[in-house]
Amino acid sequence: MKIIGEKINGTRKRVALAIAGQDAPFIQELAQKQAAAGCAWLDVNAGTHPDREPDDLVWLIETIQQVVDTPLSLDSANPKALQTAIQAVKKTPLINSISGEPERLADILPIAARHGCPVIALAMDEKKIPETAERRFEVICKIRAAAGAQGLPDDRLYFDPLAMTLSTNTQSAQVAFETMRRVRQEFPQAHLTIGLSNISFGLPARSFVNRYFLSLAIQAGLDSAILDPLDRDIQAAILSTELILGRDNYCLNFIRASRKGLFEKPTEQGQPA
Ligand code: THG
Repeated sequence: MKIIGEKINGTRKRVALAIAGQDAPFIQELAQKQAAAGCAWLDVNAGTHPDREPDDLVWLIETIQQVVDTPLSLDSANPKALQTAIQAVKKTPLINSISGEPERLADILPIAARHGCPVIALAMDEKKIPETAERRFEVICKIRAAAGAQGLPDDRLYFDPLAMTLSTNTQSAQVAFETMRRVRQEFPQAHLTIGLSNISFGLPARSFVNRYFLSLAIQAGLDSAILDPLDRDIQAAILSTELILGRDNYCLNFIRASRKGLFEKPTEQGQPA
């Protein structure tokens, strides 16, 4: 499982404040903690001011790169912001995200192709998020065809089947699993990812829902996820699930994590922020 660390996101209040005040140490601590927790990418989202997005994104990227060398996931649907951000990164970034919307495919796929970036593709188009797995898979096929035409192979595509909250549709996890199984079967080289916390929006006891959903999604073929890497219970869920599914040779990762104290009770201060 590759983890995309979610914490540097300008839609979070504390991060929005840090961006507005150019509080580099706050952002750098989030970057260092997430990198130390084993992220493959750090997601970087500059928030909700379209006019400021390119500048804010570049400030975040430069601030983060002063302290870690983990590749970044550029979380923006804005081609202008992405184009600017790509000039600022030291390592090939993940582009998060495109959708089946023709305009976004036309604007962003060439940027990804030119810079050799992997891309997250959401299973939705300009109309909306399809209700059924069948229709989500159709959108995925359309995006894959457009990506292939630009020279992007399957192994650079991370399909996000979209985890809509269970609080408004109790079948939404099933739809996501079915979409993932279909992608796994038809396009074995392609990757799957998901924004984990969406599934429990509006529900109590969200951390339980998130963890068990993650475990089942891994069985359905999920091989990466956007989540809080500082949440030890999530890390323990991933390690246990991979062990159970026979994906941890000699149980090495599990035992190593145990020796590092991952399964011990959190300290009095609780978990790291
Ligand atoms: N798919 C893709 N990209 C995504 C998402 C997705 N990017 C954004 C989002 N969804 C995933 N990222 C986050 C980042 C932070 C939080 C949730 C999702 C978060 N939420 C707090 C909570 O859940 O309690 C509340 C906010 C706060 O801390 O202020 O932290 O689905 N491709």
